[in-house]
Amino acid sequence: MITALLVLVAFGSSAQSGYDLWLNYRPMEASVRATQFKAMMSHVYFAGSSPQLQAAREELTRAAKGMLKTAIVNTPADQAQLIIGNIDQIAKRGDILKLSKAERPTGDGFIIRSVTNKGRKAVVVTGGTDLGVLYGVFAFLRHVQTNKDLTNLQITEHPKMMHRILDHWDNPNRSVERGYAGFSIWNWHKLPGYTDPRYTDYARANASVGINGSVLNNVNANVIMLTPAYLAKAKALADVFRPYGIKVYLSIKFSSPIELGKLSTADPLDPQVRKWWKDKVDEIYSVIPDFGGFLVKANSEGQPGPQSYGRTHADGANMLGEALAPHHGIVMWRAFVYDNNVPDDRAKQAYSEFKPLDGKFNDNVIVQVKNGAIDFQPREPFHPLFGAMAKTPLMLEVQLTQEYLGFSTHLVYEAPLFKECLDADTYAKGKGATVAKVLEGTYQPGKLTGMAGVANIGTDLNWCGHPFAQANWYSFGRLAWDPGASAEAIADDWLRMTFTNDKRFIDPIKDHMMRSRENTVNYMTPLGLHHIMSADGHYGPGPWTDKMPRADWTAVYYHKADSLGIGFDRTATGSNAVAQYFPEVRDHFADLSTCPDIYLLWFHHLSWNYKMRSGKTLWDELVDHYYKGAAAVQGMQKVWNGMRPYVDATRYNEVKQLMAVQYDEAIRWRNSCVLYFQTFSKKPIGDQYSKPEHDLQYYRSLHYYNVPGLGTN
Ligand code: BDP
Repeated sequence: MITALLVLVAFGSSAQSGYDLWLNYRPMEASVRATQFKAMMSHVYFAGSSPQLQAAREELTRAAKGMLKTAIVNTPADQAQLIIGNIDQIAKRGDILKLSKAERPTGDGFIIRSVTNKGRKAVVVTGGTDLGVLYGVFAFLRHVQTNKDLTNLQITEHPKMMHRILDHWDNPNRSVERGYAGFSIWNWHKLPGYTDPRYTDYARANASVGINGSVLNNVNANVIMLTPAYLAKAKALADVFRPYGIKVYLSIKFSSPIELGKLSTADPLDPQVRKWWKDKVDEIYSVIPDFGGFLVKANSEGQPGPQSYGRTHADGANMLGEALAPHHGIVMWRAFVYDNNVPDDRAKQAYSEFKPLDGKFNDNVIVQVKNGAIDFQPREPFHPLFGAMAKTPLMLEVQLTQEYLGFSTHLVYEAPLFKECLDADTYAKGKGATVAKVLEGTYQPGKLTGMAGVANIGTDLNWCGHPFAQANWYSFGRLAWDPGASAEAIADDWLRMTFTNDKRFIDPIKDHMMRSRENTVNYMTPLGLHHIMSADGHYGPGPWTDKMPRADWTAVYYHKADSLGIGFDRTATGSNAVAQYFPEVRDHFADLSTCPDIYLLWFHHLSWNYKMRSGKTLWDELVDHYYKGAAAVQGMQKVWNGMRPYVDATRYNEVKQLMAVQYDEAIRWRNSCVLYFQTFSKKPIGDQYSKPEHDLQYYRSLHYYNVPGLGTN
């Protein structure tokens, strides 16, 4: 009780808007660790003064001020207790840290080691590059923030992927496509003259989790991004990001040579078009010498592309690759494609278009593939392309912004979703060829590797709209750095850094975070259902959606419910999309005796009476999942209500309110879906469940006006 009161007092005095994210350097309580940390911060030696080391110094200064209420004190090397520099700088002082050649950090990797320096205990933070040092300093601070032992540090880390990139779907008018946290943080109007301090905080947060690239604008790109005026704005951002190791990239519109260059074609094999891109790229590099490259959405959802000229994706990507290659830029070419003709099964299209192009892309092109073959659904089996491109590097694209997961209103920790894809076995090289291994370049050594996350960041004070949505940004960075990391360990770190080290908070809340995605799948799209969100913005339920400009935008196209049953038959008797997987995976999904329940209706159309593993009928099981999902939100609310002693009032109340909305929404999802599917199954909702308050007509009549995220460019 007394502790609780003290904690309340401590939080009461420090306003917590959430703006600090996980770099929330709260005062440390008196402890051995605090004493050790203080000794280190009072004897710091920097072996260099590059912009990256300068950024590291500023971060340490911030941390010392917040956690210890002191400044850091610079000390000569022989008295230092915290020694910071790149490996060459440290090696020059051979007596401090002895490393064999194999032990030395390389590239942007780092080492944190406890050593003895002239008889005194010290810690060395060193990296293969100055950026590696900065990453090491952030990792060291994380160690302190999460209350880990500081006595015998032996940490070595190297990023497993080269390109760890946030994709902003931000438009020049500051609307954000699928953005649920306010406007775009890029204030294009005031750039380049005015650079908002937020840009630096954005860069710090990214660098702290190893993110090293930022695509500034929407994949549905506006050509003005390539005009001199906007390149100057992008340059201003690049200048702010550079010390933090973040390169800027731009999404481009394939028809730019026509719209900006006034050419009559954008045919990638046309010499004038090629010259236009080469000149444009040269111009970009004259403004931003370390520009990262292009992200391209082509021939998808109405965007122009090479196919408009009878050319292939490879022709288009390679033209851009050729222009970027002399400057070491890269092309991220998206495989999220579907054309104007509605296919029998949209899930098959990316594979059908890209598989024949395997091996045809230039070395500086990487194909960016969404985690699943439809579109960032609450749950999808992994995209078959991950096992299919033996000669083409692939980059994973996940969506941090919760377009299909309840926007910034629902608490959904997405790391388990990312992990489900990363850990999936493609069988491309026999058992154990996981998506993560494919992405890390295990089977194509030396080629490009990477992972992209569609950003969930906006002008909201807490950046992401929901205090817990920050965890999706955080975990994305950590998993792009190391796809082998566990979602639970990442949640643990994030909670400690963001809120408190108190186990009475960490344990129950981590548990709920870990279950949150499954809960949402249960009340939205259980058992492999997908794409049944309301058509206007994808927020609430819309299983009845049947009239849209294209059939594959409707819900009925995907769930195929009828009097006999429900589900999309993607086996040989249906669209046979399952054949796009390696035989082991194909058979696993195609065979009802092995297909996991979580993917059942993704691959199979089954009768309402189908006997599930649980012994229930499919109908009863479906109903049960919907009820379980909604009830779990209530369970989460109850636990949160007991957390006030450990959380500041602001964030406590924010989460409490959002959870109440989430619960209402979960009930609405549950009732809408159960009542709608009941019109086909004609079966009762079991007596053990509370009956929906209203009839189906009522739920169908509800309409969300002005849902956010429908930004226009
Ligand atoms: C869909 C979004 C749409 C995006 C598209 C994409 O609804 O706004 O433009 O993905 O990834 O999920 O290109």
